[in-house]
Amino acid sequence: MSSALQILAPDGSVVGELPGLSDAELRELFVHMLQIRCMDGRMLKLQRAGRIGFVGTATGLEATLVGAAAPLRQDDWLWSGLREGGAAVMRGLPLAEYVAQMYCNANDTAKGRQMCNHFQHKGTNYPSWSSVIGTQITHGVGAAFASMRRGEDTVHAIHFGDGATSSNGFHSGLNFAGVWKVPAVFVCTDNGWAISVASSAQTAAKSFAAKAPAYGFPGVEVDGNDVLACQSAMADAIERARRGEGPTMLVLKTYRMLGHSSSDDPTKYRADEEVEAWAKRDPIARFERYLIERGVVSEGERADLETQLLVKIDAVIHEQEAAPPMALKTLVEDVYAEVPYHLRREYNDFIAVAEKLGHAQPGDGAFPL
Ligand SMILES: Cc1ncc(C[n+]2csc(CCOP(=O)(O)OP(=O)(O)O)c2C)c(N)n1
Ligand SMILES: [Mg+2]
Repeated sequence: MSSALQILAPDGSVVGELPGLSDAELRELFVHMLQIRCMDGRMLKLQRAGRIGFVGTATGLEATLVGAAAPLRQDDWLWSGLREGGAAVMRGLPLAEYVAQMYCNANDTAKGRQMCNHFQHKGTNYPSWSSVIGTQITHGVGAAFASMRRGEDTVHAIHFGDGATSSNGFHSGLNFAGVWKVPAVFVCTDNGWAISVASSAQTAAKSFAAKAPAYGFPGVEVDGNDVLACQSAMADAIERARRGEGPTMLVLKTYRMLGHSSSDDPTKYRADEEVEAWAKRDPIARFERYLIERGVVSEGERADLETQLLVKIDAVIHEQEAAPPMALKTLVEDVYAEVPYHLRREYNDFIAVAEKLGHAQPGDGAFPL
């Protein structure tokens, strides 16, 4: 960690070169970090209450999401792993669509064809994520290559975890990104664990950042609990890519405070002391201390901000909870211009069963044969 780029020490004091962000911009970063924490809390409760099926939280990782997304332009691309949904919201994914995707209801833009927590947003170039670890790396590199060939000046931020560095997608993606000098930034969030496999068991290299020079471009280690360090490193890497100088890999060193997902019990494989040590480095508390010192946030204001965010989030949850499920006939739509006869027949057999079992909703009628 000592060599990692750091601007704010864990006590909030300034130990590096501050990026030139205004007070309003700094405050906005803080609110987005709080929003991610609030959303995670609510989504976990909904999952525990059986209202939604699956949650992968970003608790403890807020600085990586917000810091890395902040310097992106609106037309840049963000290729996500499991945990960047909050960054998508920050860039313009409506909260209602985020929650609808968690419910897989009629407002889910993925039409229930993804698990919960697999967001996408066309308006901000946030492609749907594949659960298959590391595949977004090659997808993102291919898309960055296409952007370059089209003469666009957009940059592709490609996020993945420490565990994904052992995937084929990582090696083939980074290799050709270096060969083609694509306008990409690889954002490796080293959160200490890949489910139950510790980062120390994932590589014999001193840092994941050491892998980038082998592919011909720089790797930079960053304190991932320092939002300003993440912002600053990302801004530099984006500018380098936009100038046509090729990719950079950032390794944001942080810690996943909760389970891998709502299906995981991390107490089975890691020590409480490790979690407690990282709790002392909490990214929100660190940034809050700096902002209070700077006079951008007042003592105790965080609680008010959280209350306001929760009121907003809860209103969206109530609205999406009341939304109907996705119409069953969407199962056979969108592939052919017109649903072919064999799919109509299969769908009508299926709807007969759904009606018999009481699973069909008003509007889930048969296709005319
Ligand atoms: C190809 C593949 N292998 C295994 C899995 C099961 N799996 C899901 S998440 C995960 C670990 C991911 O760890 P990491 O890349 O560090 O990301 P994190 O969950 O820590 O954000 C694994 C092994 C998978 N989804 N895809
Ligand atoms: Mg990990």
